[in-house]
Amino acid sequence: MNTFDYLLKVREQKGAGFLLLLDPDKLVKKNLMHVITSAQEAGVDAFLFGSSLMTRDAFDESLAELKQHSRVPVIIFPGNLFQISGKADAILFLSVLASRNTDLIVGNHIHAAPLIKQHGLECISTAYLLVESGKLTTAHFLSDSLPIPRDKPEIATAFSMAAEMFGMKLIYLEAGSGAISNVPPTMVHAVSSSVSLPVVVGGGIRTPEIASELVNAGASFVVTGNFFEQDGNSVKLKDFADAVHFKKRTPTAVRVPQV
Ligand code: 1GP
Repeated sequence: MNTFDYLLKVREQKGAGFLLLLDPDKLVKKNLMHVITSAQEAGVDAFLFGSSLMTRDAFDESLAELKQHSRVPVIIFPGNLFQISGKADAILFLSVLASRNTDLIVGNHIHAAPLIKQHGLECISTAYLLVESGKLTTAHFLSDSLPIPRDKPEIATAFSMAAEMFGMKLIYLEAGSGAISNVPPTMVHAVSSSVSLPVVVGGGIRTPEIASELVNAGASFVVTGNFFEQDGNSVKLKDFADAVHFKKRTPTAVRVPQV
């Protein structure tokens, strides 16, 4: 089964999938095994691997290590052309549809395509839509994209419909790593009810309650990164996974009425 089909199966069986974003810059080797083990035990469905801005030359090395020990798919979430490798299971082939820089809509892709093909890397065509989130994040700054206003779900919906018509496979609603505010559930709902593509939501998600709210609004996949880079937070991985996997939640005990 390829990675995209695996993701669809996760969604079908668990309601939605929980993806953990690992930043190549921040994965010091001694910590990597701990992250991989605790994430898998907690029920993370796949790892995303990549960064908007990479400042260390450790991409390939960390990716190889991650892939070697991971039981779940490792998907490259590339911030630039330096983040392509045959060591992953798949790559999100991102088009920043709302960018003012045509290279990010379709441009860099012509340099990436032959390498992806050569590596035999599964390619998941993804519309990457940046949403206003309270501050200028690195992703917003580097993508030359005007953020979609939070109170304009119809703009996100129109872009998503165009992506579907282009034959893309995923919609990624992105608030940006470390965002003050996550993508509004009303926008997630508007997009997911207007297209049949799975909707991925990421950026600024710091509690299982918010993850659950986004899934209830129609997100098929929830991504977190920053929160789990902070010491001590990995104990909460399972709470996030349980919040996202709504089909697997234990039903609350039925209360027997007192007579
Ligand atoms: C992935 O950028 C997000 O879409 C990750 O955001 O680091 O804020 O969780 P955080």
